[in-house]
Amino acid sequence: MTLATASAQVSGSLADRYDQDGYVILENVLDRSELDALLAETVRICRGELGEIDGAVPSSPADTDDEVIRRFLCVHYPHKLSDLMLATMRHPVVVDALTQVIGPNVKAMQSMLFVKAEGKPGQAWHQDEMFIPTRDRSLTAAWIALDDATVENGCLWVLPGSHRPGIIYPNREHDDPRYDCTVESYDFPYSDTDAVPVQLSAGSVLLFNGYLLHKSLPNTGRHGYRRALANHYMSAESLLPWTLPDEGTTMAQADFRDVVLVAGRDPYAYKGTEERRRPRIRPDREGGCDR
Ligand SMILES: O=C(O)CCC(=O)C(=O)O
Repeated sequence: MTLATASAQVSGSLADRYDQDGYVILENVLDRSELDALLAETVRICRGELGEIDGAVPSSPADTDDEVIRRFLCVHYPHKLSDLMLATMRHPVVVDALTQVIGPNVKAMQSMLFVKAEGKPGQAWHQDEMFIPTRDRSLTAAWIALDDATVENGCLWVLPGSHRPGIIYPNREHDDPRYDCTVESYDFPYSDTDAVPVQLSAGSVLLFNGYLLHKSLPNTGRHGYRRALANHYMSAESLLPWTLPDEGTTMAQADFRDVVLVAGRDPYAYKGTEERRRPRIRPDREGGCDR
């Protein structure tokens, strides 16, 4: 199934379109068997069979798969639980596209597995570089649709070209029930009428820039999920000051090393890698936003 996106992208190379719009769609990257394997792995992850997830409500063996997975809005860092999720982070078609928009040396630092059953909220306007600050503005997301992502079930919306000024807009807490508890960006020179929904068929991938303003709306479908795996990447040449500097180091040296090299070489391999994050759930609004 091919779902048309409302976006009219300029023609040109993948890298040209990415530079112009801040995003590019890779059609039909994963086939049905790859998708089925990832959906089955999602069940195992949500059942806790592959390891503990901070904040998750334990399921009982008597719970059906549906009962188990629909409790989750999103699991952060599934690649730390699952070899399949880790292998998907290295998907050759995605990595090839990443090297075209980032450069030959690419590392990953985050994965997020969205389940988002009907009724679950979206995420307000934001820029990923606000949360994951690279030094060289190379942050790139690969958002893999595991189900058809539609306006009804809460696909992503983007503000094309909003990455180009290279500005991180201010953010604030909000009480909008359409969105989860994550802060929202505001005071940017675009309105909702500039926004474009990115409808994707299952197996297609949206690659987007860390400065691109994007959001998602709730899953308003009557039944079903909007499952997606979002992986984040950047240039391996850039330090990643995602954590406070450790004792004895300065902000200029801060470098998050809980990373996975997916292409080329890591000039900082001499530092080794270290575990800084563990799998956890993303809170939705059901328990209120803990502030
Ligand atoms: O999938 C969603 O609903 C939100 C994902 C998102 O905003 C992101 O990956 O940065």
